Amino acid sequence: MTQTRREVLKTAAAVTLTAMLPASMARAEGTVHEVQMLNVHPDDKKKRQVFVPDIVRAQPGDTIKFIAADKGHNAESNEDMLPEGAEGWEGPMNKDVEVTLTTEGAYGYYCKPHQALGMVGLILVGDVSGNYEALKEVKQRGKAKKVFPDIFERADAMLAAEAS
Ligand SMILES: [Cu+2]
Repeated sequence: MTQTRREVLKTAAAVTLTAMLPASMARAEGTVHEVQMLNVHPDDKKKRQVFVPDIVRAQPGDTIKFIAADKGHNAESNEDMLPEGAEGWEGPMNKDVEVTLTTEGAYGYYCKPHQALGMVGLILVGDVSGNYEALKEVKQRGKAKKVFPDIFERADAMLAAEAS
């Protein structure tokens, strides 16, 4: 028995739909952004105790996966640097942790043992206009006072590029 052309097309369409299903389900759950927790920056050996990348551009519902590539680090939200109504997090030491962010706005975070050494990062979720500028005024500890202005300079450029 031979298939008609119509039957062949129907079969092909069914296969295509099945193949596409996992991808569309993954999209519904949001994108996963990986951030490595490292002792030394891979592109600049002078930068020690770093999150790479230290800026993540995300959308509501996206997940940030902090990866314990090196030991001795964690990632936790700076409670002075959260969007209004957003929940913070406190990741365990030496372990990967996933955080799903649903509230729009800018989030600052740090590694507890290395906050004063400048191990800090920024996550921008969706529309950040509600708190982004205010985060620049938050008082920082130790070397984070020098690191955050550099992060904000690059984040400014990123947001300006989106707006143009
Ligand atoms: Cu650290």
